[in-house]
Amino acid sequence: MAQTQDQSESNPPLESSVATVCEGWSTPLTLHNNYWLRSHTVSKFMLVRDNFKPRRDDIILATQPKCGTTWLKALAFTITGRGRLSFSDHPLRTDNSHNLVPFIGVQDTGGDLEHLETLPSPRLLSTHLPLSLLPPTISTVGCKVVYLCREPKDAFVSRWHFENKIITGGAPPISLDDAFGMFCQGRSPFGPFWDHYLEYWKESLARPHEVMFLRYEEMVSNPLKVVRELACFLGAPFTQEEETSGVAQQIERFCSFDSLRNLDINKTGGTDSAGGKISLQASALFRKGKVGDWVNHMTKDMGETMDRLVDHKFKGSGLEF
Ligand code: PAP
Repeated sequence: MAQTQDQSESNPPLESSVATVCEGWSTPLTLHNNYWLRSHTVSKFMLVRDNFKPRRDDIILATQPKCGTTWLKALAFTITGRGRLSFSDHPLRTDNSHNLVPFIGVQDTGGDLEHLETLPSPRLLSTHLPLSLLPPTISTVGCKVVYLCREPKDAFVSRWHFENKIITGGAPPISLDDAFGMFCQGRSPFGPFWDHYLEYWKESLARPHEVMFLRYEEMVSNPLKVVRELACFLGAPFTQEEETSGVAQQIERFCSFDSLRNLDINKTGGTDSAGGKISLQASALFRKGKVGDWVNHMTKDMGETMDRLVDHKFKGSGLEF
């Protein structure tokens, strides 16, 4: 059973501050402080900024949806839990990483704000929220943030497939063209993706010891390197003894796409229902796991349009794709 923050639990749509609504994805989106959130989640996420209390030793995994959240959660959970959790009966064998690393403010993943208060430190938490919708103390309390982004064309294709997998109630599939139009206008869950990337990118430049900025592509091309860097960043570098016994390699292999996808829990994990709004098979979180899959779905023109948009939005920031 996998519940993503992207879906979240069912809440009544916010009536008072609905400025703009976007129809077209599997559920409507509402514009809130520059970001498009699923309408039924807005009221919950509005509480996060004022009521979530970051702690100095929190680790917060922040991502744009479809950029590798499931993978990053599995890696961070396994890295920080090594020593006390064995691979043979590891929690990831019986639960999806979304349920092991709660989404801040998302009850179904154990991230209800009151519940988070009761968790012992250090907490490993996650969010799809942009930095500007999190409490400002995130930047001052000393907690660690790991941000993961992905080449936008691949992130878009992953999003499009995912939307069509989570549609329920016989709704017609979303066309690639329609999805592309909305995505390029910034109208996608937790979009505009460029502002989301840039907020964390700038924070990582300003506070590199507290904000780590990762890309899905670098994780795919050299996962072992990222595993080691992540362990160092999280304050738990591999000891010489661990290196000698291959612990980093074990973690990398255990959390690889094929390994996680082939676990029963992720192959046959049941359909979860978000108040009847959305349902999801855990297998929907493990589609292809490839870099560059966009060429199999988008036209050359679409690719060029997206590239121009990305160049324009990230110009001068130092962030390039
Ligand atoms: P979420 O936002 O709904 O949580 P998220 O996990 O961020 O989704 O992204 C899913 C993508 O990560 C999928 O990409 P694809 O559609 O291009 O295939 C999924 O396949 C990929 N993914 C999931 N787990 C792994 C993994 N262990 N290694 C590499 N890629 C992975």
